[in-house]
Amino acid sequence: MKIVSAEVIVTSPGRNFVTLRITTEDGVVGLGDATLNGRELAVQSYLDSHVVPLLLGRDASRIEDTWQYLYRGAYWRRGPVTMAAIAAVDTALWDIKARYAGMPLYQLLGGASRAGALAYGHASGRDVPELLDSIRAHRELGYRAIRIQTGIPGFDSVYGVAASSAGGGERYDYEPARRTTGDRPRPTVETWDTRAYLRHLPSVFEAVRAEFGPELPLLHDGHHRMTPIEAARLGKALEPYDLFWLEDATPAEDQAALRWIRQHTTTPLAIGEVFNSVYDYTMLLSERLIDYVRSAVTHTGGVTAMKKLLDLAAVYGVRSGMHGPTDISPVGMAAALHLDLAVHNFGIQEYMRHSERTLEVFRTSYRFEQGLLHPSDAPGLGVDLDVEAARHFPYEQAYLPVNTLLDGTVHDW
Ligand code: GCO
Ligand code: MG
Repeated sequence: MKIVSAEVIVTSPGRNFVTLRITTEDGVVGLGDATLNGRELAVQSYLDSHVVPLLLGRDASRIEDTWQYLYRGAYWRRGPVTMAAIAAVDTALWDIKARYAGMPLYQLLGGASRAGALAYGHASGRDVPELLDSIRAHRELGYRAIRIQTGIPGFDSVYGVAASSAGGGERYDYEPARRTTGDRPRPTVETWDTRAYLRHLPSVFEAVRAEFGPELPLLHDGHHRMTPIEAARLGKALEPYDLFWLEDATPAEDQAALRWIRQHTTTPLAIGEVFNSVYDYTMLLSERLIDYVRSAVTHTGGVTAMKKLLDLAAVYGVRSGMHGPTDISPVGMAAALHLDLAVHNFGIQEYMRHSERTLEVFRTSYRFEQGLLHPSDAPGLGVDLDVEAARHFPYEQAYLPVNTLLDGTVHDW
């Protein structure tokens, strides 16, 4: 099962993606996602310059050993670039192993533990009526759990709110990365005021519960913007609306902040989309400070590392809620779905649909039916990359926005 080629493919069918394509001497091909939104070329370079040369001639069947070789062997550990690169190798090797076995990946991970993975979609609106329409449209699409984000009176653009309501839920979900133009490309700048947000948000949840009743699971993303005491206050204020989770209430790298929030509220907490290692979670899990793990296979070192993280979380009764915006490629999404189906402590899966153009390049076979996602039963991950089609969409620089306070101070995004 010798690796004879490993190619890094950067393509932009609607948005940028970084994919590693590994081929073995028998012609079996495996794919791994290494997309790091807004910093894609750093991962491409890490892979091309420092990883691909090490893979050629290696035995593709040695997944754990290759993971350790790339992680421990590099001496410089962790970090989003390193771990996205390792994730791509690891995922591609699992894809290859499952293709050799003639089985869908979830079978190699222990087999199915459930019928399908409950997915949540992103409803948003610049105001409450627009949000209610978006929730209705998402329910018509089949979503059984919904994240809600709204505009704040007086602010033009707010995190998680789609720019236009055209097409209701039929439109593609919120896409934060913007393509840059001109000679000196710069990210767009958004403005933010936490006090205005805190004043407004409870009334939004009240309106949504009044319209849709108590059953519908509702989620919300704070996108790292609050201080611990602000987040504690918001968690308390939202308790009557029974959230499925409040995500990224405070900047994620300050893990001790979660202690403060936890002392004050029973609103369930989710964190981790910007983490890249199990070590980011050890305190959060052992002290039971969170309820859901938000990491993605793509940013956490692959299937091997994500499985270990979820197994540790299971010890503490913490469940999965893997990151699944469009910057997780269809390859990364498929890897998540195989884990979602297999692990016992599955919670929910974020699912932002990819555009038609993306799906012309990445040929997927997973399905979304009646609110549940199903990985396919095709051998491996069940995703193929049309390399010819990918070449038609060269990389286009895009940045995530920068967030500032009203006086121009850079704030968390
Ligand atoms: C989410 C995330 C995304 C991120 C994006 C950044 O919960 O889905 O917060 O919307 O902002 O993935 O690249
Ligand atoms: Mg988030």
